[in-house]
Amino acid sequence: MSEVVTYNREGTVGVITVDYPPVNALGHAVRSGLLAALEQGLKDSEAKVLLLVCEGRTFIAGADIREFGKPIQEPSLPEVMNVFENSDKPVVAAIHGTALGGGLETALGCHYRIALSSAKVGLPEVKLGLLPGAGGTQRLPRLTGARKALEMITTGEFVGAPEALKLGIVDTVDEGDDIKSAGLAFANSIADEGKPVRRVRDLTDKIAADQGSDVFDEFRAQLEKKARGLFSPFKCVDAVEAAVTLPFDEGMKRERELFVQCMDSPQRGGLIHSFFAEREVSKVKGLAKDTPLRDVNSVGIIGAGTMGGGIAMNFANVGIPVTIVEVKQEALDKGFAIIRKNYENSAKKGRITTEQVEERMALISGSLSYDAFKDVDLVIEAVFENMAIKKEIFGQLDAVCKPGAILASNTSTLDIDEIASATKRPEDVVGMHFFSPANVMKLLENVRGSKTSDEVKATVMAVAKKIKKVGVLVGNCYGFVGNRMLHKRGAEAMALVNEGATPQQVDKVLTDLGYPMGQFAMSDLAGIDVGYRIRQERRNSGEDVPLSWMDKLAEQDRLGQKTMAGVYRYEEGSRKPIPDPAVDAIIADFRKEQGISPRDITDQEILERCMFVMINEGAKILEEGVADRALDIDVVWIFGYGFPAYRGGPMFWADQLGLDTILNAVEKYHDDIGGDQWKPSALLKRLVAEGKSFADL
Ligand code: T1G
Repeated sequence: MSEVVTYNREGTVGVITVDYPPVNALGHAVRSGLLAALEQGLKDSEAKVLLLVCEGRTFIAGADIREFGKPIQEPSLPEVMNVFENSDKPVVAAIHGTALGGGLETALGCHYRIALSSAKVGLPEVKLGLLPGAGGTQRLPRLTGARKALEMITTGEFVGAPEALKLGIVDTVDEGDDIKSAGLAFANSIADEGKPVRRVRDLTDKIAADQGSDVFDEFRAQLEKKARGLFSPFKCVDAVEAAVTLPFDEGMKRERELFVQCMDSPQRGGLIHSFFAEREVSKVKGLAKDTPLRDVNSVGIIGAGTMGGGIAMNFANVGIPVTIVEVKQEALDKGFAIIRKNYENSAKKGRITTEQVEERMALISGSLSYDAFKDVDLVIEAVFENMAIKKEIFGQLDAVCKPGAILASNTSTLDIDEIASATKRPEDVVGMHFFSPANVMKLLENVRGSKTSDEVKATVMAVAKKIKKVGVLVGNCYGFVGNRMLHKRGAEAMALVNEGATPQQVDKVLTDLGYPMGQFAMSDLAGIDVGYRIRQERRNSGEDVPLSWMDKLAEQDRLGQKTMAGVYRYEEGSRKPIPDPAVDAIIADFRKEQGISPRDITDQEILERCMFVMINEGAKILEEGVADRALDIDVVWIFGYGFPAYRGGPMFWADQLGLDTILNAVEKYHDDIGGDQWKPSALLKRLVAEGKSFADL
C-alpha cells in the first residue's frame, strides 16, 4: 500500500486519503496510490460510496510540476481519471484549500463534489504555458458550458466555492472547516438516497447548447489582444472547442495532442522556471530560516509623491497604518487626493468595495513633522534621487525614530552604505526599492547595506510577502540589479538611435521580444527628466556620461507623457505613443553636431545590443555577488520590468540561446564599440569555456 494514499472504511463509506505535502501534488506515487486505493474500495463489499479527501492545507493542487520535462511514469493522470470515472460505485471528491489543475480534474473525474465555502477551484495550467491535460477541457464545459469554461481555462483564474456551486462545478458547499466530516456526511447522503454513478462525460445538455457557437472565435479574437505572443491560450480554445464538436473519447485524444504541443513549447519551460523562481527568491542564501523578525505594525513614509503615495497604499491594503510626512501641506493634500483617486478607480473596476476605500484611507494619515515617526516600526524615504537630501533626512530619522525601527530608502540607484553613514544605526538601514506604479508593480528590490543586520534583511523580505510583493534581496551597487542592467540597455538604445535607428524601431524590437513597452515608450512614461537628472548627477560627480539626443528633449521640456510630448507625442486622453517628426529633426541635428552619419541598423543588431549588454551585466552582477543566483535576476526583470515570463527571464533566456552565442556577440561589440559595458564578463567566459549555463551556478 502506498504511504501517500491510504484506504480505510468508515461505516459504508470507503475513504481514500491523499497525504503528500506540501500541496498533495499528483506525483507518480500519488497517481499509483490513487489507483491502488480505488481498487481496494471497489473490492470492499461493505463500502457503498467512496470518498476522496486530502490531508494538510489543501486538496490536490495539481500535477507535480517538478516532474515536468522528465519521462512520464505510468499511470498518467488521464488514465487514473478514466478508472475513477468508470468505477461502479459513486466516488465523492471533498475539496478544501485550492483544487487546481490536475486536482480539479481529479474531482471532475469523480461523480460528486463537495467543497468547503473557503475553498477555491481553478485550471491555472495556462499560466505554466500548458492546458488542462487530464480531461479538464472536456469535462468542465459539460458542467459549466463552453463560455465559462473558456474564461476559467484561458485565464487560469481561481473560482470560489460559492461561485463553483452556481456554475455546477461542485454539488454542495459546506460552511464549516472540517472537510473530512463534511465529506463523510455528503457521501452517506449519496448512499442513503441511492444516488447513481453520474459520469461528467455523460452530461451533454450544456455542450449541446454550445453547438455552432461563435464563442470560440470570439475568444480567439480577444486573445489576439490579451495574450500577444503566447502559445497555450489558443490551444486551450481549440481543446474546449473539441469538447463541443467531438465525442468524449475523441475530444480526450485531441486534448492530449494539444497538451503535448504545449508541453513541447519553449514557453512551458520559461513559465515553469518563472513559477519556481518566484518562490525560490524568498529563500535568501545565507539567511537562516529562523532569523528573528521585527514587528512591522506601523509605517512612516517620507514623500507623498507618486512613489510615496503608491508605497503607502501597499501597507493600507493589508491593514497596516501609515503616516506620510511632507514638507508642505499642499503636497500632502495632493498626495492624498491621488491615493483616493487610485482607490476610487479600483472600486469603479469592482476590485475593492467603496467601504474598503474608506477603510484604507482611514489607515493613512499625514504630518509635516518627523515627530510623527517616533513610534513607527519602519520608515521608508521616498524623495527624489539626491544623496545630500537623503543623508540629511536619515540623520533626522536617526534622531527621532525609536531604537529598532527600520530605516529604509526607496532609492532606485544610490549607495545604501552612504545613506546609512548618516545614521548611528547602519545595521537598521536598508534599501526598499519599489517599482512605479508602486501600488501595482509586484517587485520589491530589497537592498542590503554592508552593515544591514540579518534581522532587518529577513524582516523586509517578510514585509514583501505581507504586502503581496515579490521580494528579492540584492547587494548594494549603482542601480542594484534591475536599474544597473536597465541603464546599460538604455545607453545602447540611445546609441543605436544616435547611429541611425529610429526610437520606434528600437521599441518594436523590444515589444516583439515580449516586453509590454519599449525603452523609449517607458522613458516617456517615467519622465524624460528622471533619466536626464540621473545623467546630470553622474556628470556632476565627474563620470563620463556621453551627451545624447535625449538630453535635448529634456532641455526642450519634452518630458514624456506628462507634457504630451517626449520621445513620442501623445494626443489628449491617450497614452498611445505617436512617432513625432520634430524628434526626428532633433535626432538629425544631434547627429550633425556630433559628426555622425546615420547608417541602417538591423533589428538583430538592436536585439543583441539591447539584450546581450544586459546579460553581460547580469553575469557581472553574479560575479560580484550583487545577486546570489541567476534566477534572482530573472525575477527582478519579470516582476519589475515586464520581461516576458514565458521566456523565463533574461538569464534563463540566455541559457536557451546558448552562452557561447551571447559571448561571441559581446566580444564582437567589444571590438567594434569598446566601452566597459561590452567588456566580456569573466563569469560568462568561464561558463562558456566549461560548457555550462547560468542554471548550473
Ligand atoms: N507541483 C509541485 N510543487 C508545488 C506545486 C505543484 N503543482 N504547487 C505548489 N508547489 C510547491 C511550491 O513550489 C512550494 O514549495 C510549496 O508547494 C508551497 O507553494 C495535468 C498538467 C497551490 C495556490 O499550477 O498556485 O496540473 O517552496 O509557496 O502561496 O492538467 O502553490 O515550499 O518547497 O506557492 O500557499 C497546475 C501551482 C499544475 C498550482 C499554494 N497547478 N501552485 O500557494 O504556497 S499543472 C498549479 C500554486 C497541471 C494537469 C496539469 C500555489 C498554491 P516549497 P506556494 P501558496
